[in-house]
Amino acid sequence: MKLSLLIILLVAIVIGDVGFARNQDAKIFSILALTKTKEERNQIANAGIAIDKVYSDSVGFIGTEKEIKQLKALGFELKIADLSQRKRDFPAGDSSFHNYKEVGEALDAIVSQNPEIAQRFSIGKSLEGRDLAGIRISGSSKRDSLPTVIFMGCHHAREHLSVEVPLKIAEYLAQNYQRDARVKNLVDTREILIVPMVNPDGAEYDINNGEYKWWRKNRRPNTDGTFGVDLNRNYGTGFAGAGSSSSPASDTYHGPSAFSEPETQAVRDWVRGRRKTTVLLSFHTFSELVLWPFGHTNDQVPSKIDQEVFEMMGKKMATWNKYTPQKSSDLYLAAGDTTDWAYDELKIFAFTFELTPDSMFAGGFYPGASAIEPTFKANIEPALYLIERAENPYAVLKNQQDPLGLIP
Ligand code: 0X9
Ligand code: ZN
Repeated sequence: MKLSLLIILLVAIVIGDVGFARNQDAKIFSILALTKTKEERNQIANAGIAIDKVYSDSVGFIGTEKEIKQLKALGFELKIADLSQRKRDFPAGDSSFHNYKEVGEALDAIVSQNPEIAQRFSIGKSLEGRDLAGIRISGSSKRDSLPTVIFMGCHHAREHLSVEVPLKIAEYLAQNYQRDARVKNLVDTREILIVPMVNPDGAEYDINNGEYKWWRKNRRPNTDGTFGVDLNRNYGTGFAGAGSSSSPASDTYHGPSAFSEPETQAVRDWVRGRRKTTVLLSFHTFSELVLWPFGHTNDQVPSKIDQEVFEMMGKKMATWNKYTPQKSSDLYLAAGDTTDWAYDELKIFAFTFELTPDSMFAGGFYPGASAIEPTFKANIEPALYLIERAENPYAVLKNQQDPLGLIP
């Protein structure tokens, strides 16, 4: 794909409309680094850069002068657009997105309208003391005994659409319980647990003063005066490995130790306790991808059968949302993410979806409120499929490979 600087600047003006104050005052740029190979992509990820989009001839990311200098020193050719002057507000311009308070209100509304199948829960508190709120949807009062599905959103602050989709899934299940026999059957025979905003401190910071700040991490004050740990580099599997940074200023800073952050500790302890969980989906944006473990290594997961289940489920879901299905490490190596840990420690079939849009040039992290409904619609069938498959993910293989019923 050939992209001239002019196009980048034009698109930045169209989609940009953003105001930055990352690490308080640094100017923010939309940067394309020309790359041809996965090795080059990994080199960039290993430089502590959070790659937002992989193109055939380049990778896109958001950075400051620091990252520009760093990549120039490594010999990469860059195309750069200054986004610092753009402004866009939230919630005024994008008022249908939910901020932290509105997420709580939306969960309360679902519960009050559907008390027989919906309850609120909390998995803990964020670093700044916000509630890490969840909603349980189930027709059964039995806890931790039915096949359990977990949906999470917003590990990354600026990925606001990743809050909306799990919230809408909760609303859809609640609203269709009485009207749709398939939904009723699923809700009656599963526990569906949804935590739409894992990183509320970061999400609130990103929209503070009505200006998007392209913030990714949580709001941990680091010892060197910078802020934030990348929660999707802070889980235990492969911690501090490839594609994560030991530099606190980096967007992919993994933190001082595995699970150093209250948000990842809360997810870890809560998921560990949900012993019937078989499938998990962590929503991110953007790029339109269906990803599965491992992402911290090019190695396949140790079980060939599990690898096939991941591939079959991932590819099946991609037939509905039309996203690109792939093993996470084929994108770029990144250690310490939610799904590698959930599979590695708990053998949960854990997926990452990178939601709409497919590129920085179609809105990137800020695609506008008009993206919410179509993105939800594209992903409701994959979500229902995961809920269905939760009873026995291995059943996806049965017809193909297990005529004798040997697969558990
Ligand atoms: O880098 C991430 O954490 C995810 N992408 S995002 O743009 N939302 O930040 C992708 C995680 C997928 N995992 C690996 N590639 N390991
Ligand atoms: Zn993300």
